[in-house]
This record gives sequence, C-alpha cells and structure tokens, in this order.
Amino acid sequence: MSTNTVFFPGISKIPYVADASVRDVLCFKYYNASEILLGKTMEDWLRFSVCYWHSFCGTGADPFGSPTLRRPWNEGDGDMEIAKKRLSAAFEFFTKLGVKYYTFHDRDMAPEGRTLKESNRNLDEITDLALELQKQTGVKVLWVTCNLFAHSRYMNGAASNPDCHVFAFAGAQVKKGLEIAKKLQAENFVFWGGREGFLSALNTDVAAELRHMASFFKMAVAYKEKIGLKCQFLIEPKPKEPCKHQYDYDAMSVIGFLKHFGLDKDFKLNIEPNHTTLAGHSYEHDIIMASVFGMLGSVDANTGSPDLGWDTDQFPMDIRNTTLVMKAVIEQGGLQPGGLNFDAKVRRESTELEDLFIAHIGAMDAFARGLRNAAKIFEEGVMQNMLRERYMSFSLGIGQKVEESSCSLEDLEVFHFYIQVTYSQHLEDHMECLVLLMAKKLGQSGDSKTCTEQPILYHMLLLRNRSGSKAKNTPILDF
Ligand SMILES: [Mn+2]
Repeated sequence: MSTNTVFFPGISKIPYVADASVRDVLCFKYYNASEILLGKTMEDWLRFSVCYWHSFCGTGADPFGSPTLRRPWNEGDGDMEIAKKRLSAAFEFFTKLGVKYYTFHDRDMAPEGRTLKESNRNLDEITDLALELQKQTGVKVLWVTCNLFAHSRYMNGAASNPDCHVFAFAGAQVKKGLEIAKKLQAENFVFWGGREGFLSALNTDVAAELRHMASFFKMAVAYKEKIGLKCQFLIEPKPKEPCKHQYDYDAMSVIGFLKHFGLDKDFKLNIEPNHTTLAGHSYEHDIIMASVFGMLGSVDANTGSPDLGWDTDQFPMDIRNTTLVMKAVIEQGGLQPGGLNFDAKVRRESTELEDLFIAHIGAMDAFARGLRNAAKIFEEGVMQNMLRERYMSFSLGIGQKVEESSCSLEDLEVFHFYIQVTYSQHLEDHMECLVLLMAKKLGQSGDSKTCTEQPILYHMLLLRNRSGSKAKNTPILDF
C-alpha cells in the first residue's frame, strides 16, 4: 500500500530502557520483549494486541458530549478513503509500539454499504490492503469479530432476534467474517453477543432464543470446517449493557450454555475483566473459572473503575490485578493462540496522539510487572505448597475415595462413627497476607534490609515450619 503520510511524527520505535527517568514516558521500563522468563520470552507470554475500534475509530464522544479526539486518519473525502488512511495509521502505530497482533470488527475495518454485497466489497478491498501490510510488517491478526450490535437491524439482537430475517442477515455477515479471518490468517474469531439478551421476560421466549443462538454457533462451526479455517472460536461474556439481561452473563453462564448444547469442544472464552467486575466478581474471577475448565482462550486486557457501574474500558494499570491474571496464565502454560488484547480507550480528555502511545506503554508495563511477579510466585512454589497442603486430606484414605468418585454416604457415616477427626485450618488470610507482604513498593531500593521485608521473613519462617518447604530466597514482588 503506497502512502507516505506519517501519522505519528517525532515518535520512533518504542525502546526498552530499564533505568529510564520517570519523566521519560515513551519507553518500556519493565516490558523487555526478548527477555526469557520460565523458558519463554516476555513477548510470547504476553502476546499483546492493539484493538482497532477504540484506538483508531474512537472519537471521545460520550452520551453527554461531542467528539474530543481529532484524528488525522479519520478526516478526508469518503468513507473508503478514510478507511485506507486509518489502516495505514494503525500499522504505523503497531510497528512503532512493537506489538505483533491486532484485533478488529468487520465494520471498523471497512464501512457498511447500502447492501450486504456492497459491505462485502468494501471489506474485500480494505482487507486486501491489510494483508499487504501484514506481510510487510509481520503484524498478525489475533482475532476478528463481526459487529452484530450497532446497526438498527440488530436492536433486538442478532442470533437471538425474534425475527428470522435478522437472524439470516447476521448469519450471512458472519459467513463473510469467517472468510476474512481465513484470508488474513486470524488466530481466533470472537463472538460478543452485544444484544443477545432481553429487556422484558414478557415479550421473550427465552428457551427459543437460546436454541437459536446454539444453532447459529453450530452453523459457524460447520462453515469454519468447510472452508478449512484454522482458528480458535471464542465467546466473550458480559453481564449487562446494552441489554438488561445478557445471555452470556459471565464465564460460568457461557460454559453452562456451551456444555448444554454440546458446543464446548468448539469454543473457548475471551474474558474481559471489566465485564467480570460488572458481573459482581473480582477482577481475576472469570479468568480463573474459565482456566480451570480448560476454556480460557484469550483476554481483553482492560479495567473498569470500581466506583462506576458501567463499562469504561480503561487501560489496565493495577499491578495486583495483572499479577493474578498472569499467575493463572502461567499455571495453564500460556494463552496461545489467544493473547492480551487492549480493548481499552484513552480517556476523552487525553487528546494528544502521544497519549495513545503512553496509555498502551503503561498497560504493557503493568502486565510485564504482573508477569514478573507471577513468575516469582511460580518459581518460589511456597503458595503452591500451601495450596497442596490445604487439600492434603483428599490424597489418602476416605479423601482419596472421594477424589476417585468411589465413595458413598454410608462410607462417610462409617468414617465419622469410627475415626477421630481433627479439622484442618484454612489459610485464606495468611495467603492474602503473603501476597501483600511480598510487595515491594515502587521506588523502594532492592536493599535486603528494607522494612517491608521484615514481616516477610517472619512469614517465610512460619511457612517453612508449617509446610516443610525450603524457601530459597525471599520473593520480593513488584507492586
Ligand atoms: Mn468493555
């Protein structure tokens, strides 16, 4: 694609400078792409991705005010010319930031036409250019998704719409989306059921809508196999907004749906922590729930504000949160073919182009620090030993029978009649405390005599006595 326009003048490839000053914001201080942790590079653990919609289509408009973000790539004559400029700006950004992946909705990449055929032609033309830029830069598609929620035809949902004509349009749109995913060699394909849900139970046949959604997904699986598309299908849970009742409420609702309709072998989950907290869970909850069922496919790395009740899609900057996410990712051996996609937008007051870099760099460093912390926890093994010890009673005798599903209620009664039982203690406070106490505050020196470390040594001694584990070094985490 021939364009000589530079959209981010004065910004070159973002370097890793471990000892940079706090004033130096255009460098990574913790994310060192090629550094190896637990046998993998940081780049391979984190698999960062930039999203197209917030970062290149976002205008800063909110329900109370007009756009604040004037982007040079969103100005010009005609939607297709703008789509080309936007693509060019996006690839300049990906390569300067140093991320290997991007994500997009079909309608972010190319404008919707008057007919489906025209929309498809627009998409063909722009994705031809995207493919060329992917080849030139080595940047790849983490996932594609279809926008089945913005157009007015989808006001009552797409796959759960009470009108089969709308269902048919959505299916045709997804067919094209899957073809585009194949063309661009996307590693995943996401379904976010933006308006799959209901506002009133009085006008809704819930059972029928859920059946229709399952049929829709089965058709997508069949077409994926037919065209030989090699990618992971993902469903993204969200509890509310825009619908009052969303079918894909949270990780467990989606897992239950997939298992009920026999779709659990064909799908994994794309977990967005901002959605998890809206569902009333803590930040890491759905990451863990999906992971333990072997269904954590990818993460939309963002955050909400705990004091706001809506989906603010902010850049994640809380190191405790990123530590807990990366702990789960390490425990399942990585996220591939998924990744950490920044479904996050700069605040509407962050109007400078530079802010787009600063926000991404901050979030990448936050996850790099989370990864470094989680790797320390994993290598040290203290918490894993405590966890094993907590469930020790299931490793032999009656506990082992329960574990092996060979135990009856009669066995349990006999056990309690004849065996003296002592109840083991729970270590919840202790383990929470351990994570907290292992924190090294920002700016604190690495000196082993810091006051933070005194209680840690005390706790490590306690642990050693309790579990017999040999703590090698006191692990100092970086919060
Ligand atoms: Mn969100």
